[in-house]
Amino acid sequence: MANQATSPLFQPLKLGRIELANRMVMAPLTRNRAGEGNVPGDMTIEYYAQRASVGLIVAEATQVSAQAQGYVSTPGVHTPEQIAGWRKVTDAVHQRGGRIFVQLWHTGRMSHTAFQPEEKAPVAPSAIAAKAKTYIPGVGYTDTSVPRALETAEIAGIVNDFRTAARHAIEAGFDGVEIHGAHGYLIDAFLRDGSNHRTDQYGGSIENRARFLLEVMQAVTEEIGADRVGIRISPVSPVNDSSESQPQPLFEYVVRELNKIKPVYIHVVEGATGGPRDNAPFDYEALRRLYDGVWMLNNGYTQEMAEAALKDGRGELVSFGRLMISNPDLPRRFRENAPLAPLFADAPLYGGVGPHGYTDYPALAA
Ligand code: 8OZ
Repeated sequence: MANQATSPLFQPLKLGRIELANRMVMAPLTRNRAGEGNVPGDMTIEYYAQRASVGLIVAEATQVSAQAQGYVSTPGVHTPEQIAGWRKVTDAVHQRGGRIFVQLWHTGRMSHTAFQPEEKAPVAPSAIAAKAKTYIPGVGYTDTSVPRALETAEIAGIVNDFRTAARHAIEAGFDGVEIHGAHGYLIDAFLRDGSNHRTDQYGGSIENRARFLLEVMQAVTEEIGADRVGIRISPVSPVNDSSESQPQPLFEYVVRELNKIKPVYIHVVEGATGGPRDNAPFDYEALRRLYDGVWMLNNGYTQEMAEAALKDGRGELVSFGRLMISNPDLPRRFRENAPLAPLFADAPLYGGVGPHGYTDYPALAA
């Protein structure tokens, strides 16, 4: 493995208005640790501060509105308390010299009436349930609810929720936002023909199915500046019952249009999220050639894979998920070829009480 002088992982990178110390990114990771009111709590401050040595943290998926929630104890950024809670997180990361974006999501059909205001049906492009589960406290893993198809006239309001959430994220001290356009959540569900059977201007053709994503990106970049907005996509991930008959032309269209809006990065989950990287054929390099900005690679990268990808110019940044949970000082471990810690076998990835499995993964001794 390359040492610090030669490793492309340890080259700084200008990302819009900020400079990243290295090419390593902490991927957004749902941990279901928010407190009362879906406010990030004190342990969350410590958790992110411990991980501030990566070039960029992308904080976990965060609701743009109450309706956007689909899982227990995920944080929001739509109430004053949530914004104040995040401010403590961003201050702590900045004090340690780190940089932090937040991922903004609307879960769409990946929700349950139990999480919805007035226990109404979740919203989606079409009234087609995802064959997928969410976790309800006291009940356990439960099928997501049959969603209600959004009226055409309602869509602008959700675009506006993303816009407002982006402004709130900046108020909370984030360096920028990542729009969650992946994993079967609302934006991705609009993109794909498996979940979008609409007959209005938001369904049918690729151009129509991409309209919601592009309207969200237009609104959010207008609000806070394209140099503070990234987006994540997962072209062939089947996670959360996602399906699409023609992913290559769909995502080529999306990236070509994004190249006009010029978000500061595109974050691509290659293959099946957290699983095989070759589950379906897809030409990522063809996608990357359509985009002039920063490309962020993800899914199962090791240090060697990341260095090779950066060296070959397949991207400028690489994000790490599970490795960042168990190795808060991952950049140092890569630099020093130090052993990598595995995840604790006895601690949940999602939820849990107390520090175990969250803030008690040790850094190497000084
Ligand atoms: C795992 C569990 C719940 C949500 C994603 C935000 O897949 C998630 C998520 C992952 O993007």
